[in-house]
Amino acid sequence: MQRIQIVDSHTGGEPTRLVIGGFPDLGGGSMAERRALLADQHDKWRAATVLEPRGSDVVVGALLCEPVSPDAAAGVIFFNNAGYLGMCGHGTIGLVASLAHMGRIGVGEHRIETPVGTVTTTLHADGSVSVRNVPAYRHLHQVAVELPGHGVVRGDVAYGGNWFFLVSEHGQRVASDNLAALTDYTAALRKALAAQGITGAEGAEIDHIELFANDDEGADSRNFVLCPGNAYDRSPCGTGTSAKIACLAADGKLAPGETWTQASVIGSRFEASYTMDGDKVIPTLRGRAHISAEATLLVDDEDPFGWGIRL
Ligand code: PYC
Repeated sequence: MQRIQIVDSHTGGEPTRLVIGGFPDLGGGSMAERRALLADQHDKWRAATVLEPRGSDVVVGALLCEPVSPDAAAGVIFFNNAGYLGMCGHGTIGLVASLAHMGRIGVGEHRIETPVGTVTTTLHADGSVSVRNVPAYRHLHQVAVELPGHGVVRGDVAYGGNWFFLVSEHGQRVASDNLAALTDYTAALRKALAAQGITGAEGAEIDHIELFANDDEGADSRNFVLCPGNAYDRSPCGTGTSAKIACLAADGKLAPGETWTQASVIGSRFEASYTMDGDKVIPTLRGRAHISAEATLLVDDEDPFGWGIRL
């Protein structure tokens, strides 16, 4: 019997399953190196943690690691039902809230190493968490993609810790009673981008699709974000909001230091702002996570689905 110790939280409705023990030793390399080792040699541990029957398509896993730098509070590797992420905004907020719950950190600033760079988080006295993200930027402006059955759709390609295609003119209703249609539309859009050779920098796959509506009463915008494994983000998506901020900055629609309130399709919210670093923006997101479970996952070697249901 294998045992995996976890702390579950959710950030604006989006779950984070923090693995605090039980995974194989990944050595002392960078988070990018440890992620590669986990993916290449120990992927069944990801599957056991986030796939059914223990997990679900929406669960994002976060493996807590010893950081390389003594200045950092922790390192982390994010993963989901489809594979591995670069950064994860809601997951970092969940990680910080979980470390506080475990008594490992207090109110104040904490550096966290991720596979795509170190982020600086602040745990505030009210329990909310700010994340100063890795640099974000717009890579392509209003690219045309031919979407079968819909004609030409235009959107920006931007990086916020993961790659996003961001669309404002889509003719879809961004609402929580329209999730199946939004999922179908964005999944088709992602397929069309790949088929038409539209990528992020250096051929990076665009694996997140983000649609916006600007009729939210309590926020500047409401989004629907399709994640790589076809689940939609219940939170406003930290890396997606970072990509949005980069596009707003590039369009001159948001000044440094100004606050942007991004709502998710289920109504949860992040506040975001940015500073400039050369031609890139450094987004800061603020949100709140709540702890939902402390548990030990059991993997019975006689269980045919013990290492997850892989279809
Ligand atoms: O908050 O960055 C995020 C995120 C990525 C995928 C799901 N959530």
